[in-house]
Amino acid sequence: MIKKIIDLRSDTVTKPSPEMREQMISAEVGDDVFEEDPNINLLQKKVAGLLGMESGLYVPSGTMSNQLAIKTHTQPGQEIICDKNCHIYNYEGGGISFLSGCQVNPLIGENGIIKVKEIEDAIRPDDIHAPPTSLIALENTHNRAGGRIFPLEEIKKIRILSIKRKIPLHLDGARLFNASVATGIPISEYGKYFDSVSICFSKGLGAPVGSVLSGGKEFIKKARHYRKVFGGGMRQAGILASACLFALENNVKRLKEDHDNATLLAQEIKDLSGLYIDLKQVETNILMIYVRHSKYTSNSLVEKLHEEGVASLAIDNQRIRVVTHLNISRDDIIQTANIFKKILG
Ligand code: TLP
Repeated sequence: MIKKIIDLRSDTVTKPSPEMREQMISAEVGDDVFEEDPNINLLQKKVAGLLGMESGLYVPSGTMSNQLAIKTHTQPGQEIICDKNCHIYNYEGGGISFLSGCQVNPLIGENGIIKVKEIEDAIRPDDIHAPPTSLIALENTHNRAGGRIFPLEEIKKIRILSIKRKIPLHLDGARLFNASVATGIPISEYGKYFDSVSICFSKGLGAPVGSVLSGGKEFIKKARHYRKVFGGGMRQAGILASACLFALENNVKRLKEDHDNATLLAQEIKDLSGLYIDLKQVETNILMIYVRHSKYTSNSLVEKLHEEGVASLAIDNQRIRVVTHLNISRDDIIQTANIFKKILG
């Protein structure tokens, strides 16, 4: 018998439900390069509308969405301010330099949070020696910081600075719905403070493919051109967008279950010897577990967990990441906790 693996490596591993597939099968489609796909047009309108923005653009991935935003906001030789641990800097294959010819001024944030004062200090002077600062990018929730929520009060201060210095502000909101469900702050409130926002549907929301980049009309027009240049102009992709529309209707509120499951697992295993978890840091669906064991490193513990039926990821030499999602039940979490106890108890 094949052993069932409880897959906690990422919320990207979710599989479309039978109901989602039903909606996809019957989706009406058109050629999206001609802007004629009804489901894509509807999704773009809905997401931009939720954020209070003028336009949206459906793209294949969160990476493309962020990189299109960067390309559209900047010119080669310019500089981007972001947190040192953010996704655009660590996990997008060097796209910032490769695709936009920009360099990064990475700030050492606290749990992914960079403060307005540090950002202000990092903005380059108007001097021929300096690369012009052309974009500030934030991430909410913050992946490498363990699903941390970027405080709205700090975002508001950063927005005032971005307007004053005429530097656009981009949000990698791959998991913005997680932040919204956890805080009760509507997506529209977050949307007020950014020039562009990227939201993913193939993470906790459970759709198989796609992200939407939102912003002003002219910004999205330009981004649409770059999407074609990047090879992201899709044709009858409404079959995929319809899954995102299904996710918007059905999979947002339930994100709370994922947050509860992450907290439950943290509570169950936090006292095991050789592990360190700060419960206060578990705000959404990502749990970072520090491994300080005499027998296991993060890598060897990941291997051992896999042998016992739990898939997780070693993020670095000290930390394991587990991510809860819509294909993980409370029972799976109890079973995972028991496996940790069996290995380390
Ligand atoms: N994150 C993935 C990996 O790339 C690390 C994961 O398993 O968490 N922004 C954020 C904050 C993300 O976490 C991700 C994906 C993306 C952008 C990129 O999305 P995709 O994978 O659709 O390109």
